[in-house]
Amino acid sequence: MILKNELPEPTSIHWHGLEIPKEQDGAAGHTQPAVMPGESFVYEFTLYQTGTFLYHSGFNMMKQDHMGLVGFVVVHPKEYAQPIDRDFAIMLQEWAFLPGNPYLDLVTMEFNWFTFNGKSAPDIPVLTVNQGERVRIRFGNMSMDSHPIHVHGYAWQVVGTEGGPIPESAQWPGATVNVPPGTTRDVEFVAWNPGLWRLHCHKLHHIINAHADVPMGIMGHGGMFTLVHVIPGDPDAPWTHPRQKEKRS
Ligand SMILES: [Cu+2]
Repeated sequence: MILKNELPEPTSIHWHGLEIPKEQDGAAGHTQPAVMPGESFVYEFTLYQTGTFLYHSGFNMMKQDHMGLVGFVVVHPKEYAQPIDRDFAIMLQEWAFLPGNPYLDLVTMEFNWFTFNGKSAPDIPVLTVNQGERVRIRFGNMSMDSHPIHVHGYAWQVVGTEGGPIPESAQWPGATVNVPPGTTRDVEFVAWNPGLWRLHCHKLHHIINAHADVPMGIMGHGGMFTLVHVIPGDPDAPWTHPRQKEKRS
């Protein structure tokens, strides 16, 4: 991985969850020295882990991380025990645009703008899947608050963190997964239930950007809010829960 610093100030990359030599981890100059403007650094390491990891700037973090220098590192295993049909990754971020300040405020904790992958509703793409597909959603949180992400119509399994996959016996079911700052959470479910289902942060301030007085439309709130669209295989089939089918057979 080559980091070419085109910023007017030093930077580096700090990795979450990856077990690598300290020379390859940029953490505010304590390990790898910062990469100066115009310079490059080649990060080189062998990964034995799989899962959903994060990276962010390790230098002047209040500014660089809060302006968006963050991302995912997804390491796939050679083979998944249960193959995934749809694999989504959603970065949770929050921003402060305060009255009287035309610029992003980088030091306040008064966040008033909340995004999935840098976009807020109604501009967040809908997650479209076909009925019966196995879906994974990877959430990463590079903000200063936790975000309890809630889905409608489903109970999912939490199958991974920024430390890698959770052993099957320790996975837990839920319809809301709390994603604390600096972590990732992977959830999986089989999309058996057709329809348009909401997927949103359950801190209600986080689905009403700038506390705007927006009418509650299906995507009208702003903030961390989108939909999972499960396209029915047979639109005329009666609604059936998979467990009801199991009972009948
Ligand atoms: Cu939130």
